Amino acid sequence: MGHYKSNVRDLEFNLFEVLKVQDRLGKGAFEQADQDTVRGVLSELNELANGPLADGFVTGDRNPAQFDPATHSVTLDETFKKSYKAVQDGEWWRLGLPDELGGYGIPPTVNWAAGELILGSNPAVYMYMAGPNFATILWNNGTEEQRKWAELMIERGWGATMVLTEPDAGSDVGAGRTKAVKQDDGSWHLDGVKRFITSGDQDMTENIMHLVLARPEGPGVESKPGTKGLSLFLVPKFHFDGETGEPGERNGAFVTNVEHKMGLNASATCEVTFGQSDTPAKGWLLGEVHDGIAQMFQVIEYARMMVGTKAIATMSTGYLNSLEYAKERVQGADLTRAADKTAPRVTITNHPDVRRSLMLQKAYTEGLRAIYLYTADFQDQVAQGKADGTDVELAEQINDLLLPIVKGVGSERAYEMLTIALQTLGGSGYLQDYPIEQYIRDAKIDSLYEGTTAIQAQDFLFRKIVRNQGVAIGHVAGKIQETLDAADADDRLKEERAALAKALQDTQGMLGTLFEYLTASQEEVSNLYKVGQHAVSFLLSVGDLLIGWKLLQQAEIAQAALDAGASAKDESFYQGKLAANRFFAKNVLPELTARRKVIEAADLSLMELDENVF
Ligand code: ST9
Ligand code: FAD
Repeated sequence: MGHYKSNVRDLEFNLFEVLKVQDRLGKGAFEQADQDTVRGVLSELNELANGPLADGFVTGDRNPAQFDPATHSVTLDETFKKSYKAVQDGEWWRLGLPDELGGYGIPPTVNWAAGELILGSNPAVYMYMAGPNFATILWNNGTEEQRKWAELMIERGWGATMVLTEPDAGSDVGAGRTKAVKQDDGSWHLDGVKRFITSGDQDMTENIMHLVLARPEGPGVESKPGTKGLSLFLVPKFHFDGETGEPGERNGAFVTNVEHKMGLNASATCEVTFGQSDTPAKGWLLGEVHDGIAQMFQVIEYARMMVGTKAIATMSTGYLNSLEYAKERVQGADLTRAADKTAPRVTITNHPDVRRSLMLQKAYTEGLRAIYLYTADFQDQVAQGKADGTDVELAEQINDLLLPIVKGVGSERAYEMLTIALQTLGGSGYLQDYPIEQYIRDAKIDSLYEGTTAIQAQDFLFRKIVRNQGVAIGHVAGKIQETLDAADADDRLKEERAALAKALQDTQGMLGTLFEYLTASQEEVSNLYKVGQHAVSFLLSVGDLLIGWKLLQQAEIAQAALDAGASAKDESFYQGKLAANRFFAKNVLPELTARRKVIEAADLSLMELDENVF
């Protein structure tokens, strides 16, 4: 048996019983797909994810990406490469492509559900699958010539990277110094050192297209500081024939180091040096316009959704592995008979603390799965609206609002729940005989790359709420209120509904207080520090509120299914939905009241401390 434990039942529950994805298939943007196609995609990918895809998960970790400084090249573990090939050969990357680039017309909800299976089974494989997806950025923003390159990237299965970070420019991308100097032939020569570049090199594809942010220089180029002064350049590893894609001379973008990391060892994290040798690093300006940060954010938005889904996928398999262990591990007597030394020994699922740990993991896993799919639901609406010519502005705004929740809350809670999963296995969890220690190492990166949690929290508050003038968050809060006020609400869930109502009140109270600090900062700017101190707590609190809401909605659906007479197999599944909702409402949502009080009591004492006090 491989390490991966998927939950296709819950994916199908979300897609077909909660979101009713079947109603949007067979027409408009999703004309090519029907319910059988979707079930077929999940079932085939599930088989792959539990088989060849998972095979390279452990070996890729134990045999990290190897760097040869003499040739500036990276080689990967052979079994890992077979896992990658299995997904490549199945052309699963087509799921995320638009029709005109050979996509299957599958809704984003289904694409992300399918993505969970790959990301949970072998996340590093997904990282290397960026080529076709990044080609859509060329397709959507490029010149006619660059759109042809997009087609070549897909046809020839090239790799791709997103290249922002430099030693002195991490969260602060606008501090980047890599420059691009305009050449007479219309190309640019890049010069600088980028670090931490995922998939900067590998030995699986004939070419790699680097999407690089750099600061342009040259006649007629306006120089601007910060992110707004960055442009996006296409820098191939090998020059290529523009018609056939046949690779030619080596371009001057060389990997000059590969990092030794805590986890995700199969995914090569590279220093890439542009120029600074005899071979110039030639690049081409995307779309021939200087709009780099906005163009790169098209990639980043996709990647933030991917990172959140990766974290949630790993949390899910971590939970299911710990559950399996707990059901078999016999240790100690039932607490009520602890004094009786002759009492029968029980499986650890009988101990209240283990039950608490398992139900907490279940609630966060299923709640956050519901949230990433709820977010993808708005991506479906955007795709449908664009095809039908209807207004997609609100759907786009809500998707934007939810991305930092998927990424920031998903990654933080996944790491926390994975440590609880490990604890459930006792000392065995610490061993490499079980996958959880690797899950923890592989998932820690999710709260760091694609913008740390602090950055997600600021994005959420300042850009997605304040700058949006509360439109998107107001819409979501209104939907939660609708659930609370529903005339046909099930009385059996009234305690959970009351807990959710209080959580909504507490979260709105937090936001009100943060707004007061923001207003006060116009008079006394230091009030902004109060917001900065509590932004992460607010992000996590809204995450908990949304999880509580989604679990309640799922419980309502489950209760109705049970009332209608569910099959014996489904009965436990639906009972599990009721239990997760009850547990979260009673054990987690009340914490928001305390967090609200902490935010209301914010002061500046922390910021007034001398650094030496720490
Ligand atoms: C990284 C990569 O970490 C990690 C791994 C990647 C692996 C990729 C693999 C992908 C795989 C794909 C596979 C597909 C397979 C499919 C298979 C299917 C089955 N939203 O606030 P301002 C823009 S990469 C949108 O003033 P500052 C906007 O244009 C490194 N746009 O920012 C804005 O202008 P305006 C990641 C946004 O103070 C402009 O930026 N690094 C957003 O100048 C300026 O905005 C990071 O993420 C947004 N949310 O700069 C850096 N925000 O306002 C983190 C900004 O006029 N740091 N823009 O609209 C930050 O995000 C900073 O906040 C900052 C600040 C850099 C934006
Ligand atoms: P810093 O920005 O130095 O942050 C350090 C700490 O300070 C963090 O806790 C952060 O939250 C906090 N902090 C910083 N600024 C603020 C602020 N304004 N407000 C509040 N807190 C703040 N980059 C790419 O371009 N392409 C890639 O493919 C890529 N892949 C990566 C793969 C791995 C394995 C790793 C480790 C990194 C990768 N990165 C990549 C870089 C990644 O996106 C950055 O590491 C990340 O954005 C954080 O930057 P930093 O490491 O410089 O941390």
